[in-house]
Amino acid sequence: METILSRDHLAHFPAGEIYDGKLVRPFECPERWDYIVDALNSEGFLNQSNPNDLDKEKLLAVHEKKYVDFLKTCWDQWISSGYTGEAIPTIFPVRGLHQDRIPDDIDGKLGYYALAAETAITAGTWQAAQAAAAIAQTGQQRISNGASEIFALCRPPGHHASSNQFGGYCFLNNAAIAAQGMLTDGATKVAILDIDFHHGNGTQSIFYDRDDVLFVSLHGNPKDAFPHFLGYVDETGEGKGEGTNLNLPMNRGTEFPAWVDSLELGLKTIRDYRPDALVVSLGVDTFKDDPISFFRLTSNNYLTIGQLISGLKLPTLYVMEGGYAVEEIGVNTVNVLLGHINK
Ligand code: SP5
Ligand code: ZN
Repeated sequence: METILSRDHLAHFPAGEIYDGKLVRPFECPERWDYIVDALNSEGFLNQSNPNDLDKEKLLAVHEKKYVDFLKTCWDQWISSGYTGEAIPTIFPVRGLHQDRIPDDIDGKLGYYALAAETAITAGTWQAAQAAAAIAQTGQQRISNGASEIFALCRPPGHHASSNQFGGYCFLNNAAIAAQGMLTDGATKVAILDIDFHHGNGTQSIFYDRDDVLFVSLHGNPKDAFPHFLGYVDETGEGKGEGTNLNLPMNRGTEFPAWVDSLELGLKTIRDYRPDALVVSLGVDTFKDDPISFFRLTSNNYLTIGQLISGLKLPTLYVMEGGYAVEEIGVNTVNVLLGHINK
């Protein structure tokens, strides 16, 4: 299996995340990438390539131009406003406030385009976010040209980013850009299977009213887990998209047998949908020792997950999302890929 990757992720390394009422070192950190690459190398995944340049037109098929322009210019405006720290939103268009006015001031703009406050924008964020999107897009192009499986080692992750909001460590929705690219490049229907611990609210919202993308997500029940305000079972799609969104939330302490029951249901739904290709939002924050999550999967379980996904016999693009037990992230991620190719 070929991996698409880039060192440009290093440009995004915020010093602070709001957690526990403090600014802590972000859970989503650059060395996550190193552990994954080390595990790829030691398991013989030596076919590793850099991405092609990002196709801007395809980016704009998923994200609003105004939002992309905000990401591009946010840091400069932050600095020219006299700030010296990292750009973190502090005011949001919540209930009772205007939803549709975009302020000029950077504090107002940040809140308008944010869905959460833990994620900082820094000098290199836009460069890294673009590189991650290019990685997913290059993986997509390989699949569209006939590859059967590709690993897109994206960092920063993407599945919380909507067409016009960042947060949950995500800026551009890498998986959505890939799925949309598959459709543009010839697929009729694409399925996205999101197995990150957190609900992929951004991906869901991007495709919610469409029937050409099926979104299936396994995640911590949002009544107890980030992103809290989306990811419930009664969200089944709307309009043409009714019936093409499946949320499978699970409760605190969920272990592999129950998790796999949800996976089997998700896989059956994907089979019945008969997509031309599959995008997997691959997070390994379902691991038992993940510092911010509450499932109990073990390293061996990830081999089984890859095996079960490969049973769909679909061209498959794995897109890296979360996973914060940093020392185990490499083994857990590469176990999914190993399970997939060993069948
Ligand atoms: C891509 C991805 O995995 N993003 C996750 C972003 C989660 N950020 C907010 C974390 C809030 C954690 N609260 C955990 C409580 C543990 N006691
Ligand atoms: Zn996650």
